[in-house]
Amino acid sequence: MASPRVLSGIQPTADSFHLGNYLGAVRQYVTMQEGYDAFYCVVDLHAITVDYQPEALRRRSRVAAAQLFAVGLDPDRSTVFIQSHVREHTELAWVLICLTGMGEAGRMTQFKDKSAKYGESSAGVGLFTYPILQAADILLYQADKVPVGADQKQHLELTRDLAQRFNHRFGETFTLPEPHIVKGVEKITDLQDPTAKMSKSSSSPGGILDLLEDPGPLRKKIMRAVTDTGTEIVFDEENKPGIANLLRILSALTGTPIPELETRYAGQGYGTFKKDVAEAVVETFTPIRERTEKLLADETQLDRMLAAGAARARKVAAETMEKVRDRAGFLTAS
Ligand code: AQP
Repeated sequence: MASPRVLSGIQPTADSFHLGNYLGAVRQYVTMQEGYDAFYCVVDLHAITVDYQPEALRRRSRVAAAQLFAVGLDPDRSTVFIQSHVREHTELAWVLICLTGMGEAGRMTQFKDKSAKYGESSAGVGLFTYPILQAADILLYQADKVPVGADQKQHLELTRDLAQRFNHRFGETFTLPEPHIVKGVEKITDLQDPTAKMSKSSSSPGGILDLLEDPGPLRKKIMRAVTDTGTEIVFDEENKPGIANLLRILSALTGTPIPELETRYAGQGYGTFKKDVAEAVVETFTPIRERTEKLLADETQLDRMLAAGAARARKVAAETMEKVRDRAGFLTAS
């Protein structure tokens, strides 16, 4: 029997992924290479839904791909590619856009948050249709599982609704995907504002831990992370969100359960605890940064790996799109 399929995408919207991207999503990409037919893409078409510079997009797309290989994606086991290299993403997105209600798209909270930031009238239509393009990314590959952080749950629900709607109207075509959200790391928060999501576009420099950052600044940011009054290291999301976030991070990076960490740091104060969090982050990030730098030093080879990934992705995408065209009533081009 064929292995179930996994697909996920990540935006090249910054010069580095951050700890939230890593723990919430990218680390799962690596473990899911085992037992799944894995497809992972750098979603450059999503990245142009907000202001961007073409040169920065080109650079960030390569940096994003290099980081995916550097965290441990094996090009022989995983299909890693750039979204815009497979034209079927935009073609399917259009078909799905035509099946989506305005009210339905308008309910997406990520659109509401991001458009509030840009101002409702200057937010682009692309930003509005972002979740529908995301649905196309997933459905094109008939994905069973989608590893994502908690912020993407609503988009996955829309994807399932659109798949069901298409299947119902035009005949069984799409697999219904399930989100794969890992408890404990589904929302890593900002170090300076521990109730908000750590985010490439909205975190302040002091609030975000970049995968490609040097050890010095990483340590400094963790030592300066906003903590709460008191001295106790206990997991109390409501009253101690800063400490709770650091506990979640240390637990995820070391594999030590949170209650065990609470016992270990009982009576020790914030300083020692933060130092250990910093060491765990630096130890995890350093080899990834070094491998990313190596991969970026040979762009020709990196581009070759991405071209091979795109060729494999295109095969699957073309098969799905052929079915979609036929079922949706398009004439075959002769
Ligand atoms: N703070 C987070 N905690 C857990 N998971 C997170 N993800 C993002 N932030 C956190 C997950 O990372 C994957 C890739 O994210 P994306 O590039 O698609 O963009 P995003 O979700 O919109 O993340 P950002 O950092 O806030 O990017 P920008 O600012 O560009 O929009 C997703 O699976 C996401 O859930």
